[in-house]
Amino acid sequence: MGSTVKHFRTCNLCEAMCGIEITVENDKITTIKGDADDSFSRGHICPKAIALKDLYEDPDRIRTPMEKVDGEWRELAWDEALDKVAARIQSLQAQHGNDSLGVYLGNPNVHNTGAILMSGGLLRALKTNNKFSATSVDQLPHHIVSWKLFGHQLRIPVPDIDNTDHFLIMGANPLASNGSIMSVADVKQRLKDVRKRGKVIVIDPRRTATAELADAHHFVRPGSDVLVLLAMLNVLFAEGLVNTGSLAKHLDLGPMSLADKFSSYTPEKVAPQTGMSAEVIRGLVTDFCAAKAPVMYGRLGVSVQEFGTLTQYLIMLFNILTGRLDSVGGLMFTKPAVDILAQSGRGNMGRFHSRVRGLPEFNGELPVAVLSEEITTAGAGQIKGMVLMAGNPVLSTPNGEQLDRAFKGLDLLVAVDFYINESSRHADFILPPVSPLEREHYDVIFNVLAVRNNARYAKALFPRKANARHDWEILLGLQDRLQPAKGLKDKLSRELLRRAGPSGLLRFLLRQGPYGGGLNPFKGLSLTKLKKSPHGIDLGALKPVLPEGLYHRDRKIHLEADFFLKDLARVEAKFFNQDSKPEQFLLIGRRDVRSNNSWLHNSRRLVKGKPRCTALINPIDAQKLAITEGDMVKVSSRVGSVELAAQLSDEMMSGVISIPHGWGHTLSGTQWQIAEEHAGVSVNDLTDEMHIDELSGNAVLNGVPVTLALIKLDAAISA
Ligand SMILES: Nc1nc2c(c(=O)[nH]1)N[C@H]1C(S)=C(S)[C@@H](COP(=O)(O)OP(=O)(O)OC[C@H]3O[C@@H](n4cnc5c(=O)[nH]c(N)nc54)[C@H](O)[C@@H]3O)O[C@H]1N2
Ligand SMILES: Nc1nc2c(c(=O)[nH]1)N[C@H]1C(S)=C(S)[C@@H](COP(=O)(O)OP(=O)(O)OC[C@H]3O[C@@H](n4cnc5c(=O)[nH]c(N)nc54)[C@H](O)[C@@H]3O)O[C@H]1N2
Ligand code: SF4
Ligand SMILES: [Mo]
Repeated sequence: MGSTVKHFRTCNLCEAMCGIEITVENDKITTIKGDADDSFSRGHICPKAIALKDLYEDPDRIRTPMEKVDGEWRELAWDEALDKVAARIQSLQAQHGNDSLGVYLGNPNVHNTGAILMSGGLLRALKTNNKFSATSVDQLPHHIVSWKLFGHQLRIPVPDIDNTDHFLIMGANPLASNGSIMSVADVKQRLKDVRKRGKVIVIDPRRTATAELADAHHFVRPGSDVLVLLAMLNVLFAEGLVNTGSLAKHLDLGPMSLADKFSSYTPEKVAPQTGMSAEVIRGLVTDFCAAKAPVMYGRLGVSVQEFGTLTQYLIMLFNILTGRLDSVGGLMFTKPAVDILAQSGRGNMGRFHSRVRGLPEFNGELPVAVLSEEITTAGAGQIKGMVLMAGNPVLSTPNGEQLDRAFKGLDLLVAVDFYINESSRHADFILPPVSPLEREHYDVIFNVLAVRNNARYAKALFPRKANARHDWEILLGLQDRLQPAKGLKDKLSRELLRRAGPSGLLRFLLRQGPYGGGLNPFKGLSLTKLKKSPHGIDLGALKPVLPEGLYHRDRKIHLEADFFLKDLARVEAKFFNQDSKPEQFLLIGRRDVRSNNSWLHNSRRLVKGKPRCTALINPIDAQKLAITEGDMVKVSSRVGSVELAAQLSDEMMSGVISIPHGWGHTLSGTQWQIAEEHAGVSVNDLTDEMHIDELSGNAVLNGVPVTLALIKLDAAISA
């Protein structure tokens, strides 16, 4: 007799937290569809959800630990693998010091309940200051702004999309990304609903799908948003539109004291550099101020660029000066059921610096832009070994080609990953965890950033096989070997943690959280209740939380103008220096709904169709260089060049080229079974590790100066 099981869980592939319904017949997944009863996502999914099946079944996925011996992979038993890895780490650190080991944490860690809750012990046991993560190619500016203004790096407010009537979006394309630092499922419908109440306006160098849906779209020259915002603040002060409303009592100083800072940045002054007319910039402010519940939101396109931190600060300041923080329909703080803020560091900066370039740490991590120089520059503290956890920095961080060479020269590389990717191909050891459907799931991080308070737990759909390990088991296994328990108490607490696993921790954290019953096991939200609610529990719309929601001791918002506005010196030098010449082309990124950073490309159904790794160019720019649709072009920057097909579209602003990241699966020794035409090139072979947002150290991956040339066929043949 066959059996059919229906399993409900959250898709963990992106930030949207869609509820899914998986049907399993005789241990085979037959369908994955949106869970119509899910309290958060209302049945929405995107094409990537189905890839959870492909990922689970993929014969290329690694299921056994592996060691590379004389260039050949050989399988190991778990204990042997963990023993060997720990011994190699210990001998490396004994010989060259603790900092000779580097660690890189990739994006999937934040989508992984066990890894996020249980990696702290190992990270401490590794005793190195050379910690890196995808944060510094992504959202580091947001953490710094929240740490400075609100007192906690994770206290990041999100747009109240369900209640705003005027949504001003800068540098985000939620129709492709499904939202970021705004966990929001079914974003297309939600944006349509905003339009019914009012307006959606998009500022982006590309007329994206989100811009197509909006009421208005304005091109902006990449990296110049900072000027648009300075001018918007100028107008706000000049026209007497500053109105902090009930926020005034929560500010550490009167906002009018800031007026001078913006007085020189008139819309007329910045118009030429931004590509936006003074009239449009003024209109952005007056329309915003005329709306009932407006909000301004900026994401990756404005975070991962030359003035990312200042730009995010000015967006926050604009929302504050118009009274739109902590206000219904504005930027709102969440109240997640697991209060991870209480469990994590509030933030710190500059306690130590990177050895070679002297960039400051933030929250114990160094900017990943310095990683390759830390590996290749000889001297005390040089990185000689790396542990990669769920990451692929060769494809995802600047000057990937250089990092690839650096990784090749390491004495030791260990990857915790279930694929051999462009980074882990240099590994000596691969420790593969189970795939997402083989583990329990609760979104610890994305509920902190969700547009509705919400909680959902799912147990593993398939039990992990006896010879498989969870990420957290791998991490605890390494920790135990590197730093054996000291004394009975330590031994007991580690054993307790291991037995509890992520669900044991969740049980505790939910009870301690703002909806839990504390010491009363019968009251409030609990893991038991969540287990009985497979479609999740809606905990309501976002509500104002100030001043309790602030983490500074004085319970005030610190405006910190001096810290952020000191970067105006760099703005002046860049945009208003008589000698600076405008670049011919600026490079930006692009996301596609059927792709996810550098992975999931082993799923045929996601990759098939027209190759998507193209250089998107405005037709007028193309014409000047005699480039036609499909021609091979060469795009070059200070650090390298790539050759790929041109795609022409007037959705691109003139002078801007867009290439998606995460492609370039052409290196030998990787495992993606991808057809050559779909392999693409890595845009991060063009991005420059020396080009950073200096306030934070975050990489600049948008607004990279490049040159463009047609590859002439006869030249290609004779070469
Ligand atoms: N030019 C350019 N570069 C970019 C960006 C851009 O917009 N433009 N975006 C940046 C951003 S926002 C990000 S977040 C980074 C992402 O960059 P990274 O975090 O470095 O890389 P990913 O592509 O997410 O690679 C994830 C790896 O983790 C593995 N993996 C997946 N799930 C798990 C798991 O549960 N456990 C373990 N152990 N491994 C797992 C996958 O097999 C894959 O090899 O890229 C950045 N790079
Ligand atoms: N399908 C899919 N979904 C994803 C991912 C994925 O790889 N694929 N990655 C996930 C991750 S890790 C993240 S962090 C999020 C990111 O999610 P989003 O922040 O929505 O990122 P993007 O879709 O890259 O949109 C960035 C937009 O900024 C624009 N832009 C580039 N430069 C500038 C500039 O200088 N100024 C302005 N104003 N705009 C600019 C780009 O044209 C682009 O439309 O997406 C997540 N979701
Ligand atoms: S939008 Fe797609 S990838 Fe993201 S959670 Fe929903 S189904 Fe998963
Ligand atoms: Mo990201």
